[in-house]
Amino acid sequence: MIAAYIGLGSNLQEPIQQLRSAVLALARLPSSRIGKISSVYRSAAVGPAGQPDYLNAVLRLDTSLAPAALLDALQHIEQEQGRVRTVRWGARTLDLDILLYGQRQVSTARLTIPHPAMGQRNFVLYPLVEIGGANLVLPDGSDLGTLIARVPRADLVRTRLRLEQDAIVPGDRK
Ligand code: A4P
Ligand code: MG
Repeated sequence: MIAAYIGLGSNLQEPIQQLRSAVLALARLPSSRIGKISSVYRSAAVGPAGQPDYLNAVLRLDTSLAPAALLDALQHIEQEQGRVRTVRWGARTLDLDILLYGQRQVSTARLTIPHPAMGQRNFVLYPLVEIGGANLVLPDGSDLGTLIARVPRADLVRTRLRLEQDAIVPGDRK
């Protein structure tokens, strides 16, 4: 099993429900098991103005799916939840990104791991540190604590909303 970290984001159509549905769908993926799940964070949208605020979270997924198969599975979940790709960085019901896949670096036409924008994004780094810890090392040898020191928390709010739910059997959690 590889420890993958998945970023979840939504700013349309009941974002908290979108994130909770996504967790249920991720829990059903073959050869995969959900580990820690971060708190839910709220922030203004990065990108075109006039969008609703985002809710974001990060979870650890221990998986035997290969990176491309994992991306297929994430895109299937996005489509099931009504994601329509239009404007880059535009509003969306659900965005699922592979942030890290163990210590692997992937660079193909469809997939770049680590996710290229993660080092600049407070809504990725703060939830990732919450569950992975500041000592988590990236494939290039940098650690999360160093990365996050360069990225202000700014308007990012850690909410009291949680994504864990009854459908994930407690014994399944690590
Ligand atoms: N792709 C390549 N690498 C990856 C990866 N590691 N994980 C490819 C997932 N996908 C990856 O993504 C476009 C293509 O990226 C995919 O088809 C896949 O083959 P997309 O999600 O369809 O496109 P996008 O999201 O419109 O563009 P982009 O650049 O991926 O945007 P981001 O980086 O996902 O940002 N503001 C706040 N506050 N919170 C947010 O969550 N999110 C975005 C979207 C903008 N502003 C935000 C937030
Ligand atoms: Mg994306």
